[in-house]
Amino acid sequence: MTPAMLRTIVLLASLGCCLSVPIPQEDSSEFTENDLRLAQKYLSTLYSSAANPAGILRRRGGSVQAQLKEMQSFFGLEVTGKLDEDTLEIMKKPRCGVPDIGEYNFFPRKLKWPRMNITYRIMNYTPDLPHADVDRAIKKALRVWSDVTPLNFTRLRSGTADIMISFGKKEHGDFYPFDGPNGLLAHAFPPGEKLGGDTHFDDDEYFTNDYRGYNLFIVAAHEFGHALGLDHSKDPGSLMYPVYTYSESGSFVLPDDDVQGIQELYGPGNKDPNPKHPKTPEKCDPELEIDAVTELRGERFIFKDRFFWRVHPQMTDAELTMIKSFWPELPNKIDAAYEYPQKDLVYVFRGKKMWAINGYDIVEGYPKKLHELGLPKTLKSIDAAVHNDATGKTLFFIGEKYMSYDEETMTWDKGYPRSIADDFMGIGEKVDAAYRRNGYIYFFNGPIQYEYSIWSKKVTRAMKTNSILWC
Ligand SMILES: [Ca+2]
Ligand SMILES: [Ca+2]
Ligand SMILES: [Ca+2]
Ligand SMILES: [Zn+2]
Ligand SMILES: [Zn+2]
Repeated sequence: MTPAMLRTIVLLASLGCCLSVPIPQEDSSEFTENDLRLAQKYLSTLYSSAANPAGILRRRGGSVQAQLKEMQSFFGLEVTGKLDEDTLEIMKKPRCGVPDIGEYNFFPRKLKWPRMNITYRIMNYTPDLPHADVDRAIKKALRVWSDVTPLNFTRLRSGTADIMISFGKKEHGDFYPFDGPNGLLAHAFPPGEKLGGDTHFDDDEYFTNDYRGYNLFIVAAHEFGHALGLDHSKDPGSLMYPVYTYSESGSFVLPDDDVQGIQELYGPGNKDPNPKHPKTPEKCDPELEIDAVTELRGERFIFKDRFFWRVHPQMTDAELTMIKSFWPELPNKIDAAYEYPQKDLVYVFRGKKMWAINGYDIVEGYPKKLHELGLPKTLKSIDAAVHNDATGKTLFFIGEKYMSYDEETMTWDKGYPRSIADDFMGIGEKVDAAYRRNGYIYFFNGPIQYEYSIWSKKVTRAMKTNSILWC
């Protein structure tokens, strides 16, 4: 029996077994037929023992409940073994088609190419982009990995290359069919003979070279990680995180987590053109400093670098998400943010620009410039902003000074700027971030946050910045 035949049998067996097994769900929850079917398919494709692209059965796996638990644990969700809204939300996100369970093989533990010179060949093209754009995206995606390792990639125009790259729809010749638009975007096989290293893109997707559709460079860079031997990472900031997140391809730098992973396999290269690889922040870092904080419809959003933590009032768990996966149009890092609940808007600031957000949507007409708000044209950025419901004023913190803005009349109050140290004694001379809650303003300054009583005009408590994340 050939390996391909074996794979078919294994796959058919898994479909036979799993579609008939009901998904355990929360007692109170009401999921539609479509949701349940999606969840079943997700688990059987990405979390079942037969979902292994190397065609080798795994030891673990087993019941649908065990698969659900494994999936919830991978994504840092509450591990219940039952389908709930948060779990379903992640299942609905566009992602890579390679299973998260890893362990492509039992022995040796890690698959890698036995040489540093690897060939690739682009077999066909998507109609979505000019050929030159596809060539460029592929080349750039490979360079992401060769920049940090001794690996070299050479393009072949004919014959068999190590990494054969193709676009295909549904069943496309390897018994791992694609699924139409969205869902699975691409997959790649781990290093090895024949199919090993081969990388397939689902041509039912709309691939682009910008933020629309799915950015081919980003998808390809992720897949080539698999083609070189990497599994999925649980780090939501890493390139090898299984869920698709857009990032600007022009300024893309491989995150630290991925650099560690690939260098474990191949070692570092000679010279790295971008030695600054972004690290994913750790919430309980005692030295944690934050960029901005705001409430949004009762939840708290704490911004740090490319990420934000989302804290539900009733939950002690803070979820880390990339800004771009929530709001693709926002910049990679923000300076300040505040909520204006009367209009159900959150204003977000970066450099000289500001955005208004209504839930998931950027309000039309934004971004605007700071000077359109009446701030001086020479002002390069603001540090923090906080709105006070009781007075209708928003305070803007800029260096050692602050200003007061009347939201109702949309005018700046007279007598400002004033000194932060004079009017808010005890919070220091600058503000990184601020938010208001129940008569208090919480000011963040480096690794310390100050609870400041608006009525008694005093600091009532000083805490670690990370205490906002329940550390
Ligand atoms: Ca191959
Ligand atoms: Ca798809
Ligand atoms: Ca700030
Ligand atoms: Zn992947
Ligand atoms: Zn394929």
